Amino acid sequence: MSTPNTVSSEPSIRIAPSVMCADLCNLETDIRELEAAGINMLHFDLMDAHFVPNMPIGLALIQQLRAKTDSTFDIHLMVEDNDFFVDAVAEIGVQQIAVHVESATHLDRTLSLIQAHGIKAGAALNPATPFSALAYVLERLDFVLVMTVNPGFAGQKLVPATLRKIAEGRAFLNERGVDLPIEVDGNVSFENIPKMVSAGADILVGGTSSVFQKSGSRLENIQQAQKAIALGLAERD
Ligand code: S6P
Ligand code: MG
Repeated sequence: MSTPNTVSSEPSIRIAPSVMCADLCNLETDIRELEAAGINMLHFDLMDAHFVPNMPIGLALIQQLRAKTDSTFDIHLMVEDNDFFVDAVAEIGVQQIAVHVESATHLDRTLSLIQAHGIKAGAALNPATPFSALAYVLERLDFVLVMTVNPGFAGQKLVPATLRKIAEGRAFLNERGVDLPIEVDGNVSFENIPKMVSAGADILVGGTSSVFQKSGSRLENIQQAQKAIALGLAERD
């Protein structure tokens, strides 16, 4: 029997467009265009105007979109009442949820709640929060979301120390024998993607500085992001 050779050793990096940066008046059209370009994961920023001073999208929008697409729904909670929103988005049907360690009063319990719904659980870290904050919840995690800007708004500049943090975070996980995807979020631009990927990022949240950049079509932007990913992969190790 021949050995199957379909398994690639190349790490696969995913692009998750940030829905708050899409054309919210023509969202279905926008999502169809992204999916035609090969996208199968969408990032939703759920904010409550308390943990962060903004509220771009809500539960009803996520619920309506759920009926329109089978893409993976990646929920980024930026809220104070995490457990309320975990239950609400679980009811809608999503695949992964990240909760901020800075807002979670009982982080271990909230991560367990996410997993009890059969959903992947992630911890989100603000730029100033170190990976060591995750030391005692590693067993509960399915991924880590590293904020590379301060949460709340699109269109911000990268916090420079976060590039070093991705690499140091990857080393922190490796030292503990933990192989978790690292998602990066904030100014994931064509220029920053190679540095983020070479540092160890696996999921890239695409916003106004890449997927939704005005100078290109969605397809052109995704193709440009993929070229930037290839550059970053070539620099790994
Ligand atoms: C920010 C939010 C992000 C943004 C994304 C925008 O609080 O969590 O997901 O939508 O960072 O991307 P860009 O390229 O405009 O920074
Ligand atoms: Mg986000």
